[in-house]
Amino acid sequence: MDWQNWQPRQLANLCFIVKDGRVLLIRKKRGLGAGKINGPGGKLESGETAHDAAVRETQEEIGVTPLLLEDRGVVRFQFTDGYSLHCAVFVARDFTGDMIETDEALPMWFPVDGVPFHEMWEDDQHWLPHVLAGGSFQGWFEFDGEKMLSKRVELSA
Ligand code: 6U4
Repeated sequence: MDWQNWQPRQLANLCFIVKDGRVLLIRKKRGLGAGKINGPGGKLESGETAHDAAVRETQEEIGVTPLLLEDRGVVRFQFTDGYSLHCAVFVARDFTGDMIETDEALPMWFPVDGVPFHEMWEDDQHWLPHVLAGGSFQGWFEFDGEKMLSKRVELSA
């Protein structure tokens, strides 16, 4: 895989709200990874920053507005069918608004040391614990559908 000349087909984001020792995740109901547990997030609209899209997608998916987003890195996904995704990862320490279930997602709190990795994308276990512990990272993953074929992760403080 030639990551040096890699160009993502799609820009997206993930937003992990972390408060009082818990992380707010979703059961995703449709789109890529439907049925899996993940952070809220989605694709950027034209002209939108990753930050603004993370706030908007979280509002659309579960009704709450994340506050004070911290930029924690980028995860890159290359799928064997040609699809590719550049995904900015944010942590928010607080939020406003009332949490709701929508037709896109069911919100769920988990203890930061009890994240259900067996129900998540296979790459998450390689970077999300570090992010939830306050760190940053860069990640590069190849997938064939839902199967991870290769991984590279660089963790930083
Ligand atoms: P919109 O913009 O509402 O269409 P959504 O339908 O959620 O967004 P979609 O289905 O293309 O977009 O999925 C993009 C989302 O999937 C991003 O938030 C990142 C997430 N995602 C995709 N592959 C992932 C992977 N291997 N590991 C991971 N998240 C992944 O943690």
